Amino acid sequence: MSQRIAVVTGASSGIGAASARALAADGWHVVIGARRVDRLEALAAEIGGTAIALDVTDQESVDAFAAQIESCELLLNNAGGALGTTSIAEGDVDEWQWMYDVNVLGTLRVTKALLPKLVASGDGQVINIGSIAAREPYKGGGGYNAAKHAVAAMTRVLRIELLGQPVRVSEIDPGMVETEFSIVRFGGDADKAAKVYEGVTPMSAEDIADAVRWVASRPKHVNIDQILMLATAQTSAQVIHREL
Ligand code: 8X3
Repeated sequence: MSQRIAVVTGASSGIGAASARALAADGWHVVIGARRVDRLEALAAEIGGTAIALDVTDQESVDAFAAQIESCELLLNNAGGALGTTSIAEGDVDEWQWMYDVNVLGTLRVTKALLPKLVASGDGQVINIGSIAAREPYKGGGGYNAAKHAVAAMTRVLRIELLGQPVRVSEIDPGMVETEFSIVRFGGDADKAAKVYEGVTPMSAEDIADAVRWVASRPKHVNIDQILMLATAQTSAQVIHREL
C-alpha cells in the first residue's frame, strides 16, 4: 500500500513541527508548509517529507501549495498565532486583522483548497489546532479570543457540512504550551515570553503532537470531535498555579 499523505501547516516550529515528526514516525508521508522554507527543508530532510512554501494569509500561496499536492488523507491546520494582549480600548486594528487572517481565513483557505482531495481519498481527516482561547474569553484576548472562537465555529460547521462524506473533523484545543507562541505574541520580547511559563511546567509541542497522532490513528468510524488539553498547573487560561 502506498504511504498515506498528511499535510501540516505552520510546520516550521512548535506544534506543527512536532506533529510532522510524530506523523512521520507513524508511517505518514508528511507534506509540510510554512513561510520559513529553510527550516522546513531541514525538517523535511529529517523526516523524509516534502517541504512546500506556504503563507496561509495569501490566497495565491495557498493555491500554489495545494496545486503541488496530488492526494491527501489528513490535513492538520496548525498555522496560527496571537499578537499582543492589549484591551479592546487600546487594541491595534492591524494586529486584529493579522490574527483573523492567519487563524481564521488561513484555516478556511487551506481547508477549502484541499477538501476535494480529502473527500476523494475516501477516508479523509481534518484536525484543527484551536486553543483554550476558543472556549474561554480573557482580558486582553479581544483579537485572539475572537479569532480562535471563529476557528472553533468553522470547525463545527465543517463537521456538520461533511456529515455523510468520508472526511472526519476534529479540534484540539491546547492551553499553555511552550513554543515560539509567546515570543511572537510579545513581538520578540523573550523576557516577557518567559514570564508566561514562570514557575509552571507548561505542556510541550510533543505533548500536543501525541494527541494529534492519537486522533489521526482512530478507526474510520470514530470521530474525535474535541479535545481540551491544559497543563496540570492550570484550570483555565488564566487560573494558573505558579511555584515561585
Ligand atoms: C494559546 C493559549 O491561553 O495563551 O492558544 O490563549 S492562551
